[in-house]
Amino acid sequence: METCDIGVIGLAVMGQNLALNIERNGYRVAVYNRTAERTRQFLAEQASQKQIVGAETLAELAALLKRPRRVLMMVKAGNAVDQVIAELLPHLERGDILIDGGNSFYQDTERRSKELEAQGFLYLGMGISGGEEGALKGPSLMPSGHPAAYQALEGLLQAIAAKVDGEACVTYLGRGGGGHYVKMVHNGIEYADMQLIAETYDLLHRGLGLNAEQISRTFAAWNQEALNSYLIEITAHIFGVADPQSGAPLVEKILDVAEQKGTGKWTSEEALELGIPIPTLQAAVEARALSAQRATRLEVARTFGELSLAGAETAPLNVAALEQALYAAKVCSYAQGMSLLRQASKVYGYDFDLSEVARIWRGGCIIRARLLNDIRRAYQENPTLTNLILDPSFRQALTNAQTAWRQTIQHAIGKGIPVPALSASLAYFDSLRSERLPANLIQAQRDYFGAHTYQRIDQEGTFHTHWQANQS
Ligand code: 2AM
Repeated sequence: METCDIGVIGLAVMGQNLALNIERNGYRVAVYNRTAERTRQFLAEQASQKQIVGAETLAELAALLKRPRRVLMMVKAGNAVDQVIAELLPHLERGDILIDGGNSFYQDTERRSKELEAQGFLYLGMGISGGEEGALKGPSLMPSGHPAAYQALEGLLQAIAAKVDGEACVTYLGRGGGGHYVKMVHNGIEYADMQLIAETYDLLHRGLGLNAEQISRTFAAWNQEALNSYLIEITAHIFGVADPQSGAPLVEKILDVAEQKGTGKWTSEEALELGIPIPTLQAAVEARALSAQRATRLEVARTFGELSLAGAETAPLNVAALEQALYAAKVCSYAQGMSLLRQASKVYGYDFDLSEVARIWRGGCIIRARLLNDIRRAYQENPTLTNLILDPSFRQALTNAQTAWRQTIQHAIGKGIPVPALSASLAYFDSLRSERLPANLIQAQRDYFGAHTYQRIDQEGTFHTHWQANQS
């Protein structure tokens, strides 16, 4: 009976495709789903003729597995994971390995790994990116948890992960919830990438008057250069797809209300918690929230009507400038995500190697991009880099792009086209570049009304002023 190398619990598409990926790489897989009908259907269809065995109960699943058992949970994040663990534990023994491959919140993973390790089980939390296709053909894998569990699974994970230049997109991301943390930040960066590309589309369309076919060709051309990435590639493709009903570009028929599942919001909340600025990622989350207020937008649009923009247009725009603006804004957005990881690494003791994080994001996942090769190199050359934009080659790239970037945003403002993420990135860059920010006034105001005290630029110590008494 004990013939299977791993068990997979949860046969929604991600679970099914991972099971197929693992089997294709030479492992025998046992599968289980709460609703047994789904297991039967999977075995009869996608998994027929494969080294995949079904179990109708968790007891059966446990009995099918070689010891120590290895069980990958692919169930809905949240309570379902706790329920599955509780139901499964009576059938496991000390030393067995449990892996959560869902999109769990990292604090849940921290809690579960502590609880399970205390009972003698080995726990791994593993972020998985790449969507359905990635799960089947090779995802980016972000595991963390018990080091012995990682060692026991390393071969399997390397086999099923995406490969870039012969390297598997998987690395050990420390103890506890580090893997799910990295996945959370990956999703925050993904939000920002998508928003930046969407704003760029708006500028190509409303700013420069390009049609869908021209936009498709523009993104396809950009995909040959520094912006080369999965999201730019699929964007070029999307603009080439016609609506079967009307023949018009399908994307133009889609309701402009963006949904979110929460991982982008988690990144925002976490950054606020740690006090790390990620304005581009925040703008992307808020842009989705704004898009969802469609009824209000329609009312405001009706109320204001067309505004006269005479005299407001200050900068001409061209496609090449837009390409540079998108690139520069993207660099700043990745810099923000990396800064958040750097701080979390310190605060939570994850000890992330940021060059490794960049390396495993180069393939399989949604944010895979040529840029990540350069980010990897930057952190290899200087693992303690305070901020990505300080790397000499990124410094040069931003210096080269900044005029085009400013022109782009000036044009957008002049035309009344919202570019919250492109401009948040520029404000981030300009803020970091500012030797002196106006925060001195904020400190004065805080001291004025709340006696919060301040420090001086020319003397050591803490100061408080009776501002009203000192009025001249
Ligand atoms: P189901 O097919 O029985 O609904 C994604 O929703 C996957 O998580 C599905 O395989 C689903 O099983 C599983 N899932 C969701 N909640 C669960 C729970 N409380 N216990 C076990 N599996 C669950």
